[in-house]
Amino acid sequence: MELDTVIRGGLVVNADACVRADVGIVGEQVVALGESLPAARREIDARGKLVMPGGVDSHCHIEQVSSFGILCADDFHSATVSAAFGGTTTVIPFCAQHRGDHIPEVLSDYHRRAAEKAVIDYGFHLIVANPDEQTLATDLPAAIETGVRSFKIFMTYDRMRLQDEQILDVLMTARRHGALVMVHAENHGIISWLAGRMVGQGNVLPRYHAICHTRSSEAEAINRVIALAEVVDTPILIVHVSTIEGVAAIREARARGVKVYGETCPQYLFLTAKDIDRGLEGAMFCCSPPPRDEAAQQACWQGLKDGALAVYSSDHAPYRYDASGKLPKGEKTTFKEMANGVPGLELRLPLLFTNGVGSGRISLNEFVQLTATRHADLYGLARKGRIAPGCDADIALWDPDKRVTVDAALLHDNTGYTPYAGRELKGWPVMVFSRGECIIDQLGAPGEILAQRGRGRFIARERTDAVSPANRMIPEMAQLAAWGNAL
Ligand code: DUC
Ligand code: ZN
Ligand code: ZN
Repeated sequence: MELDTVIRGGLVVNADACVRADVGIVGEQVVALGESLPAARREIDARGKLVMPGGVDSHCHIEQVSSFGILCADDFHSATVSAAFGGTTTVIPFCAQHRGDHIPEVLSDYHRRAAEKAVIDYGFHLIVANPDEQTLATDLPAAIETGVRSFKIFMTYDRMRLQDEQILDVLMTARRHGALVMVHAENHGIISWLAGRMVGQGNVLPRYHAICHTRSSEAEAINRVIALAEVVDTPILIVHVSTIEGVAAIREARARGVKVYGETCPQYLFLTAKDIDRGLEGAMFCCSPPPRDEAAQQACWQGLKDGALAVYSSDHAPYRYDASGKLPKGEKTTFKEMANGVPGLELRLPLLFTNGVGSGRISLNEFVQLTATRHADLYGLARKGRIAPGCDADIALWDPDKRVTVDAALLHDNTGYTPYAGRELKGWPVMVFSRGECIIDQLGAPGEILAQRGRGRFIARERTDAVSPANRMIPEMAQLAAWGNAL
């Protein structure tokens, strides 16, 4: 078989092994991995480079309206271009239901916008803000049928949060139909009570955001939603874990056999609350939950090492530092009114490479596991996240020695700033393939995106073992079963 492309002589890194090998591509797929593959139409000299699966970013917000009614700064074009320049070749953003929205319309709207603009492949999660009868019985099962196999629910925010009974309803639906429930776990009462008092006293700067979102608010909500998930034996994934207590709660539940997965993000490894404490400009570092301290960063690193945290995602939530995003009321904007979120799609991988692989904290294999393979496995992307025959040729060539000083002007998203400005990074993706097509070539000089708008494809995700119940009953459910009852 004649090969279209051979990536020759690089170190091929998968989650389970590193091998010096050539990668042979025909059409959209990897077809061969081995030494001295025959000549191809296109030959890429990868000597001295790392050949890694393109990243899978399973948590990012693109062209989404927040619960405050603020639209993200990135559309499906700018966000996916930015992702690709950072070595990511698949994204799973959210379709957001707001109360009153009809889910089929929400889904078709996001599908239309993504299909017109995305340059890399994408799946969708669905944010569920109104789990009424129609949603639970009809709309969520129908979404799952189309390959939207994960929901995000919120335990905080006035306009998004679900009550415990509603969370149980969503969990039961997910269990029945095989979906993963992602949870934004923060105690609403603690946050809103403290925030009300702070604003009442005139303490409105971003630094008070970090104060109101206490460590205990995350810990309480994580423990509560784990308890809820145990009642119905349904797997859950806690997104954007930021605290020592949160990581510990997940680790402890997993040790008991509960199927709970955790996620952390760059802002919890590389920022602290001190970054928010810089007057109004702290808004550029404001996200929920907020960055904490060095001890929490260490806990997140440890969680990534020992599996308490399964994935590392960007939680890219880009809002400009102006009236369209962070400052709807200009300088009078209180921390309660500013959009929550930081950009991170493009720097997610380079930050982890420098500070994880470069410092010896994690191996190259762990890097691939945390940035690509586990996302594919948990979220049902069988052809993504690894370099192997039969998989999509989604590949990033990394120059492990390339040094970059972070500057917003180098990045391709629309936020206009980066919380990581000035950081010195070592290791950078210099060539990126998406389904066999070279979409970025910076082996020589910096280049433009080579991909056409709209070439990215929606991936209907498959059911994975991650969503199967643990078959682990709490005593009360066992008693019900013994009495011949079911939920
Ligand atoms: N949760 C997210 O996941 N992203 C941005 C804001 C939020 O609350
Ligand atoms: Zn969230
Ligand atoms: Zn998010």
